[in-house]
Amino acid sequence: MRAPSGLHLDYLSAAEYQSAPWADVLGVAAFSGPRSAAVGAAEIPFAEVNTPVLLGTANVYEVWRSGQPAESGSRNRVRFRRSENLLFGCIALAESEVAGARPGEPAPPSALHAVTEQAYREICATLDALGYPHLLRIWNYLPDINRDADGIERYRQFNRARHDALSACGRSLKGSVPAASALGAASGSPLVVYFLAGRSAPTFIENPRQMSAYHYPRDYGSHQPVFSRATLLRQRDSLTLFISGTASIVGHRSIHVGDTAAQTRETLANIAALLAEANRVEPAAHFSLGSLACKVYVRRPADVPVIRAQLARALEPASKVIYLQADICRQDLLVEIEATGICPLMTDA
Ligand code: 3EB
Repeated sequence: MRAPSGLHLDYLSAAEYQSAPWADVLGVAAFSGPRSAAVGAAEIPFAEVNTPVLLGTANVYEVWRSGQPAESGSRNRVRFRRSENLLFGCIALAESEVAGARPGEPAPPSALHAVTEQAYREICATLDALGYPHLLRIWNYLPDINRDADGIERYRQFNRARHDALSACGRSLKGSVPAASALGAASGSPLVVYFLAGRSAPTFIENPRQMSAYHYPRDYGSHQPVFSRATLLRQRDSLTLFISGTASIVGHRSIHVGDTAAQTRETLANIAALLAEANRVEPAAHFSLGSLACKVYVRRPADVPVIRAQLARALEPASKVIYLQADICRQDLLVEIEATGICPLMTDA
């Protein structure tokens, strides 16, 4: 069998990561409570996310490989590594570092607004300069996501800043927008954003059971979240489906409030609907629930057994699943699941 040449994802322990070959690694996100040691090659972009791991090892390393030669670099505060057609990048900005208003310019509405806007502007500038203009997938981790500051929930402040920055960079605000996740991180953490981008546009996929997030009514904030429910990347030998953070939302409403098991089932039904939609849009695709790699965000650690029991019914025993403690962007949601599916394409080579 040929070595896979397309994009590849693994969730590794520190020991596994340390002994893994790294030449074709595009980037890494490390999840843990206290600081995780940055093991491995220094040139690999390394997003350090402060969300405790709930099962198994203390740290989990999310490792993205391209299967191809890669080259590292940085631009402003974005660290990146790229292969011919794909780029992984990350940026971390602390709200405590944010400069005050520049003379002659209005003060930013909040420090979170300022760092979010800076992060997104630097990301867009980097992608435009390097010629990987298409964001495929983006992950956002912000401390105290549900806390009110100046009367506005911080997730809503983040949405406004993301919207403002993407708009200022001339980017789409609906339709052709990346898959995403936005979760809480421990208090005192910086804003951490990491992403995958490409030379060409992915296919954008919405969920027939859910209103597109970029069309949410204003009840959820003055500026809509800018993300697609999923994006589909086609490479020569494989298809990759990036499924956004998915929760117990039907239409635009949170349902099964207070019932973790039912929220988990509804989330899986939403993911199943997205898989069916991807398989419909791309006839060569054959994504299935059992073969996804899943990252499960759990608001209350005590809920892990209930969530795990529901997942055991839907996934296969060999599925890659990690559980992280994270606050979810709506107070009434107890669980959120993001997933990646990779399916090989039958080629004659
Ligand atoms: C939802 O469906 C749940 O703001 O980037 C999921 C994925 C959610 C991404 C984001 C938010 C985001 O609205 C929340």
